Amino acid sequence: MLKLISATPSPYARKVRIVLAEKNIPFELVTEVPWDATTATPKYNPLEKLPVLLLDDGGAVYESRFILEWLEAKYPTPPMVRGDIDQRLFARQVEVVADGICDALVLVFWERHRPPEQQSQPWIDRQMRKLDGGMRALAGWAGGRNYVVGDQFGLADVATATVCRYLDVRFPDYPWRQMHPGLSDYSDRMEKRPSLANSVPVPQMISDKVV
Ligand SMILES: N[C@@H](CCC(=O)N[C@@H](CS)C(=O)NCC(=O)O)C(=O)O
Repeated sequence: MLKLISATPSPYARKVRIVLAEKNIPFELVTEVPWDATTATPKYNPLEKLPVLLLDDGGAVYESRFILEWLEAKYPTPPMVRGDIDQRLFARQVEVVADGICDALVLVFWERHRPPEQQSQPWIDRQMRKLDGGMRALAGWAGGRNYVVGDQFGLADVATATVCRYLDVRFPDYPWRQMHPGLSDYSDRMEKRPSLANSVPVPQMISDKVV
C-alpha cells in the first residue's frame, strides 16, 4: 500500500491527502514533524521536505506538485485536472500561486521564531506582500464561484482551499476573511467535502531548534 509522509499542519501534504481521498486510493498516513531530527524525510527526499509518497517497490515521490502530477498520471480517475487545454493550464497556474503563498508563509513563520532583535521586518513585509497579492488573486478566481475551474471540484480547488484553511490555523490574526468575503464563503463550502473535512490542519509541536 502507498504510504504518505505528512505533517498535521502542512498545506503541501494536505493537498496530497485530499487528492488521494478524492481518487479513492488507499494509503497509510505517516505523521512526522519535518523540522525535528526524528523525521525520515532526508532518507527519501534529498531536499528533506515532506510530503513524500512511498511506493510499494521502495521508490519515493516528493514535492507536492509533482506528487499530484504523478497521481494524475497513474490514477487518472476521477481526474483532478479537466477541461480544455486553457482550463488545465489555468488550474496549474492557480496551484503555483497557492503554493507560492504557502512558501512565503513558511518564511514568515520561521522569521518570527528568531529572537526579536534578529528578525528582519523588511523581509517579513516582503513576504506579507506576496501573501496579500496571492490572496487577492485567489479571491478573484474563486470568490463567488462554486469551483475555480469549470463546474467540478479539481486541482485548483484543492490548492485554493488548502491555503485558506492553513491561514486560519497558522496565521489566525491575518484578516483574509474580512478582506475577501467571497473567498471566505468559498472556503467554508469546500471544507464540507469529506476529503477536506477529514484532513483539517492541526498545529504541531516542533521540538528542535530550527532557526
Ligand atoms: N515545495 C514543497 C514544499 C514542502 C515543504 O516546505 N514542506 C515542509 C513542511 S510543511 C517541510 O518539510 N520542511 C522541512 C524543511 O524545509 O527542512 C512541496 O510542495 O512539497
